[in-house]
Amino acid sequence: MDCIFCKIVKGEIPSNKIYEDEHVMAFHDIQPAAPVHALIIPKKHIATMNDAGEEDWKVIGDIHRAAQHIAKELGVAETGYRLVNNCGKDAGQVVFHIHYHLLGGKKLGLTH
Ligand code: IU
Repeated sequence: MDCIFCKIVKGEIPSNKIYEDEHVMAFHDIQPAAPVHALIIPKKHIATMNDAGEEDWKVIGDIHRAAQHIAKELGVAETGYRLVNNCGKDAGQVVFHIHYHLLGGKKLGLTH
């Protein structure tokens, strides 16, 4: 499977890892859009939110649990942060493996 995030999960491509558990991984975005910009992904390849099936809602919940933990670790739990999933081209999704952006560390604008 030629998916860059699957390769990151397998360790074939290095990443600046923040968090990992059985089903979820998080790493720093290579092009941060905010002082804190983490990406949280399921280890399972799911291309977009449209492709998530009944069996995938648990890992989507696990991602939110990881986000709560990571926000604390990265010091933005109190100041605030945004958790964003881009689904499809109009949202600007460029990597087709579900990921949630955790953004914080500054006052965020409405769109980014
Ligand atoms: P998007 O929601 O698909 O637009 O976000 C993809 C993000 O993945 C974007 O912020 C990239 O900077 C980031 N990214 C990365 O962190 N490491 C990579 O190897 C690649 C993209 I390709």
